[in-house]
Amino acid sequence: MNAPAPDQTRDENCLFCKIVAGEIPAQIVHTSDHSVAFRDVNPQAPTHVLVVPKGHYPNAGAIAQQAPSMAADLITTARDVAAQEGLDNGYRLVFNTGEDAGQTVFHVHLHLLGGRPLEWPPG
Ligand code: DGP
Repeated sequence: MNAPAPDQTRDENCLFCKIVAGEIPAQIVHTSDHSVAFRDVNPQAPTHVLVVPKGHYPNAGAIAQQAPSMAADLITTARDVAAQEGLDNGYRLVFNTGEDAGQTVFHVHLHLLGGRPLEWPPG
C-alpha cells in the first residue's frame, strides 16, 4: 500500500524499504505522499517515531542533495506526527549519520523523540 512510486528507488535488502512496502509489519502512525512514520521498535522516549522516505536514500545528506523536497517532507511529516502525539511542550528530531553517530539502518530516518524532558548534550 505504501509502495514507492516508479520514480522512487528501492534496495531489495533494506529493512525500511520492506516496512514501507508493507512486507514487514510496523506500527505506522502517519503517512504522507512521500514519507511513512512508524514507532521505533526500541523506544528511547514515550514517543519515539521514525519518519522515512518511501524511496531509498542512505542518509540525510544524500536525500537533501538528490531529492530536497522529500527531505523537507520528512520534517513536515515529523511536525504533523508531533502534533498528533500531543507533543506541545517540545520534541527532538535526529538524523544519525554514519558509524560514529550510531546509524544502524542505512535508509535515512528522522527520529522524532518526545513526551519527557530530553537532556543535552546527547551521549
Ligand atoms: P539508527 O541507530 O539511527 O540507525 O536507528 C535505527 C532505529 O531503527 C533504531 O532506533 C531501532 C529501529 N529499528 C530497527 N529495526 C526495526 C524494525 O524492524 N522495526 C522498527 N519499527 N524499528 C526498528
